[in-house]
Amino acid sequence: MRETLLTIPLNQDTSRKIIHIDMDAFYASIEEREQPAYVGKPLVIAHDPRKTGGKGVVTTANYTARQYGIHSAMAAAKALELCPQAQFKTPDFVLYRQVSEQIHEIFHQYTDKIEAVALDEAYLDVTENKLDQASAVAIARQLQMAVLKATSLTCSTGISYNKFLAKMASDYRKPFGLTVIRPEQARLFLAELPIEKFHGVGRKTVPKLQALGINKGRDLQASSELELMQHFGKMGFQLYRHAQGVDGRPVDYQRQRKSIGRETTFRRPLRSDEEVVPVLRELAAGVAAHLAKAQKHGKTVVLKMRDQDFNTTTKRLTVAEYVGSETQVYELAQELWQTYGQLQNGIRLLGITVTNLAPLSFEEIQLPLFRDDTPRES
Ligand code: TTP
Ligand code: MG
Repeated sequence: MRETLLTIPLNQDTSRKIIHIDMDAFYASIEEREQPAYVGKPLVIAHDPRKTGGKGVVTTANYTARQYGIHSAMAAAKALELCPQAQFKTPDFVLYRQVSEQIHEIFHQYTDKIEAVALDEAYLDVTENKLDQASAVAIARQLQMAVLKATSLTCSTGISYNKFLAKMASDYRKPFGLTVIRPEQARLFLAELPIEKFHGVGRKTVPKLQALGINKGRDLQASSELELMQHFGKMGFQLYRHAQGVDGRPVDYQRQRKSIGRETTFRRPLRSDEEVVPVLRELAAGVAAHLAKAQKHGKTVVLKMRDQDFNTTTKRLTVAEYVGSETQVYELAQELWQTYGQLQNGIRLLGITVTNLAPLSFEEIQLPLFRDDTPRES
């Protein structure tokens, strides 16, 4: 292993005990529980593309279907192509919400310091907890058993001293895994981790990192903070810290997410609409997937643009009806770009954020998630 030269001493706080919990194939496992005939056969939670004229998006798929390459946010039509014998089940969000509430009740038996990231995913700070249980591992195990008993569903847990590591740990062994990363193990665990597994590294960033010879956590650990920031801006700053096992973010148990956004920086500034459009599409897709997972939609789309001289402009567009689908978000961002976009000084950064968020209500749920062609009403 290469030695890392730390330029700035990092504040390595290892005193907290954080658990990240993530339900296994959440929607699909619930449907399997309701309908045991699905078990062992490929199951896709989406409207059947044969009945929607090819429209719709996969919310999730059971592990059997994933073996065919089917995954969340994929077009349902593509899933059908990959696995013609797959069964399609229309999502039942009312039921998924109920299960989510049920698992949260269990979490609250241990602590009220709970940050819900999605219906099926939460961070718990159990440094102090209602049972005075010193072992976070024991709590995680108890939680998994309690969730199983109450819901007949499995979840995976990750335990560590910060949120980033806990999240990486819960993903390490699925389903029904329990992974602990202790302070002295963190650097080695991260060294072995492929960069595409790092939380916060999107599909677009992977090839950029690889082009720099960064394939695993160990390569990030050997990179300087300056180098990573030069290439990846704010994300580089985060990556640098995370690769060293540092993450000071608290478990934000009072948080009500106000906005959901994505942004990306370019080393070589963009100079044409042809370069900008695919980026806006990619950003809109990312934002839409995150909105879907959080079961939110919003009324305002914000476009952030930065030029070569670091002049940053944000422009917003508010519409009468809530938006959440990739197409809706993209179209509004594109409208903002058409109106305010300036190319003469190059574009160094683009970001799309949806704000004015509200939870999808039962009636609205299927609209932004699955009718990607829904015309905008504004
Ligand atoms: P995930 O935890 O990402 O996926 P999962 O629980 O289905 O599978 P895993 O075992 O890998 O954790 O998301 C939780 C639920 O959120 C998922 O069951 C469906 C929903 N979801 C969407 O609706 N759209 C999306 O793009 C994603 C990623 C998830
Ligand atoms: Mg999950």
